[in-house]
Amino acid sequence: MENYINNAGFGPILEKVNAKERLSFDEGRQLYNSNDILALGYLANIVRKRLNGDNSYFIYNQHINYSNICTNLCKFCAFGCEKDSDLAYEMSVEDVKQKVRDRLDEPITEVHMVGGIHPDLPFEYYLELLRGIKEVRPELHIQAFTCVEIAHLAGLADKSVEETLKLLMDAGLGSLPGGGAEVFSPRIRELTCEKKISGRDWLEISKIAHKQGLNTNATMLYGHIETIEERLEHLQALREAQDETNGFLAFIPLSFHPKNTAMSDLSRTTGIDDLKNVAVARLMLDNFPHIKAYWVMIGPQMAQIALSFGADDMDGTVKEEVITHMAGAETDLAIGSTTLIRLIKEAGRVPVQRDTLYNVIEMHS
Ligand code: V47
Repeated sequence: MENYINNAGFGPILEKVNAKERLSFDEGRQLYNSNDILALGYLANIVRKRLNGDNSYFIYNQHINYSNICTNLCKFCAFGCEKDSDLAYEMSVEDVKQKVRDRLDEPITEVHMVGGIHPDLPFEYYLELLRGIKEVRPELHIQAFTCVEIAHLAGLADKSVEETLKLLMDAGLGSLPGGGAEVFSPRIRELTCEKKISGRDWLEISKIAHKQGLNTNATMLYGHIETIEERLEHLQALREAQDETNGFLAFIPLSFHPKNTAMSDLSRTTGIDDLKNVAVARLMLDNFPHIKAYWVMIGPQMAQIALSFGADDMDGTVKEEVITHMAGAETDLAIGSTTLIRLIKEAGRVPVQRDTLYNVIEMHS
């Protein structure tokens, strides 16, 4: 295989990967520009194996999207809408508690809860959401509110991000999901999500969270109008932030789904680009412990293959996804743990049920 890698022009990168040396921006560009997916996979697999052995993680989780009403109205998003839209909805705290109650007989360990930037729900509503979930199921880990929502909540509370996070943590917040990062490039934000907080602010809020002991995730929405260089700048900015605080748990590449969005003239990403984003992320983000292959966006089969291209996590049961399905995802709304375990085993990995912070709950060896 080493001959193959050398012939593909990746000899110097292989040497660096074996020596645990950090790859440069230009090397990242070389990786992205190659369509030799087997060579990329081989390289990324070295890092995956070094960091995670043969473990491939999954979690029993439940997604709750408390409201789709949003003032940002990003062009790539089919979920957010204005308050007077026919599609608009808003859950009461009781509705959210009921969603959690409905699944009390399932071994769920995490609620993943995000929503739009709502124009008039008060700060107290968000605290009550957290308290309400904990009341119904105290042992659940609540991974909620992207950095974009945190900035909004700090505005509502009229407090600093630190103080806002402290109040949310006291009410039950356990960690932040990785959404809202999109692509940090100001050009992309201007063209696709001009009202959203800047990439710099997103990173700043993540770092503040880390310093307060909250772990967070990071995403990148790829496959629309971003360039390879903008993807690499995004990955480099995440790598630098992680060097500072070491609070990111996982990176999740998100494949753009165009349907029902203001960018619906664009096509879905291809399998090669999906695998490339997993592999390049694994190679560039040498300080991120985990790379997720999010089956909802790339499909369970592609997520299974991604386990040989740098990913070590398939996210989880999800129950039930809304954001990507509004944008035309054809995957199921949820997946059973038996299916996840089978997908992982057939990929030659050891399925490991984890909690949000990657503590092992059960090894299915
Ligand atoms: O923030 C919006 C993106 C994110 C579209 O942290 C779109 O573990 C594709 O962040 N096509 C929500 N993507 C999903 C998310 C996530 C998912 C799974 C795990 C984790 C984690 C985080 O989806 C949004 C936005 O960046 N998004 N519209 C679209 N049309």
